[in-house]
Amino acid sequence: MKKTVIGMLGSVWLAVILSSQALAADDEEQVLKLHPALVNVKWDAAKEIVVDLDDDNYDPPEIVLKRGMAYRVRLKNIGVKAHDMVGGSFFEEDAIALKMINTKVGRVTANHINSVYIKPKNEAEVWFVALKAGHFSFFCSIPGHREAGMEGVVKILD
Ligand SMILES: [Cu+2]
Repeated sequence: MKKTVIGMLGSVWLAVILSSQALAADDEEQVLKLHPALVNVKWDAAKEIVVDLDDDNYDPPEIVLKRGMAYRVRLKNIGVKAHDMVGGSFFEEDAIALKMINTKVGRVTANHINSVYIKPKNEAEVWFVALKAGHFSFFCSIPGHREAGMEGVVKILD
């Protein structure tokens, strides 16, 4: 009886060890089920683009990207009001393979977002690979801001 219990415990431990090794061997991409375009991307080499969110405009309002390239777009709210970046066709038409939203307090890994909201004097980075050539819109959804001119375009070149 005792032998059987010890034997069972041994099997359980073996199963635990095997499954933890399998997990360690997996790429982060597979664990997180990221878009295939994100596999083996060298994020250190990704191009950084800074977009200032001010009261009430984006600077620059036009972002030019190249299809297949990796980017870290830093959205910096330099205004005194909160702002956001809403796609627009930019987030809605699969123009990018999103890796994550990175902030000073942590990051969110997601395959799709609808908007990024940023409080005054804060910033967030959107990490992605440009997927689809074309012109894509984005804008601020805070009431009155888009009407005041807070909108822009992302141009992804082939
Ligand atoms: Cu705004």
